[in-house]
Amino acid sequence: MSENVGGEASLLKDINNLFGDKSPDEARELFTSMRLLLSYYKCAMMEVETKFRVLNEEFSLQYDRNPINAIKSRLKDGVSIREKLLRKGLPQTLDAIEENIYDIAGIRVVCSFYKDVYYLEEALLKQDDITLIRRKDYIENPKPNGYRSLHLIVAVPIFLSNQKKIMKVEVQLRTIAMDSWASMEHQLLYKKKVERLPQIDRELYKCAELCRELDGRMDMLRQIMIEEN
Ligand code: 0O2
Repeated sequence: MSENVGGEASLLKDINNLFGDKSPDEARELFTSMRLLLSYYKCAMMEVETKFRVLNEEFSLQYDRNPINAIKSRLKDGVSIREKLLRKGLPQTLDAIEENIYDIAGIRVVCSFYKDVYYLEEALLKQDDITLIRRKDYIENPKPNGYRSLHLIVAVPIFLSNQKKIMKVEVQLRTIAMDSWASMEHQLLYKKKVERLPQIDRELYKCAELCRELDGRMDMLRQIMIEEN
């Protein structure tokens, strides 16, 4: 997930990437519609991000520590949207994007401890304006390469001056250790068209196991501190 909340130049580039050559009139129309759609996703992303910041604030007052170490948000860029549409055999239209691509708006919440991931999930899903669309628990069921993270697709309303829109946002919750592994694996291999060497895959898997062990130990320390105080 790269930070990218598109300016006009990057939006124009995205539109070219997504919809190919268009007449000036068509391009102008797409530009306006795409800009509007992306602004809705940006608002939804801000809504969900604020919810996590509020939870972090409340928790830090109650327990004198922050469950959230960092929050990163991004809007998916045109190239990635196009790749996903192609991969799913979908047409390159705005309707197909809105109906089928759930991670245009993405928020990654990096938690201090393993238990915080599930605490934050529960606290978010309890809110009555949030609807869970899909849940993938790659912490309980890691991917074969060792990737771990909790992925939620949620729907959240945004209130505009004269309408309410329900938008989808992808939330990835993970610990600092899971995040370090994923960031490094992303740089080294994820989606890269490089030859896969079994030795590298094995080493990365071992690193993921070490991260899992680290999370377990840190959580045990957290538990001891709670019981002792
Ligand atoms: P980027 O560059 O992070 O934005 P779907 O089509 O939505 O049903 P999808 O897209 O496979 O299925 O969803 P999934 O499995 O929930 O994972 C999508 C996101 O999780 C990815 O986004 C990554 O951010 C992250 N992810 C999943 N697997 C891996 C992995 O093996 N390594 C790393 N480093 N990250 C992973 P994007 O859009 O693919 O990429």
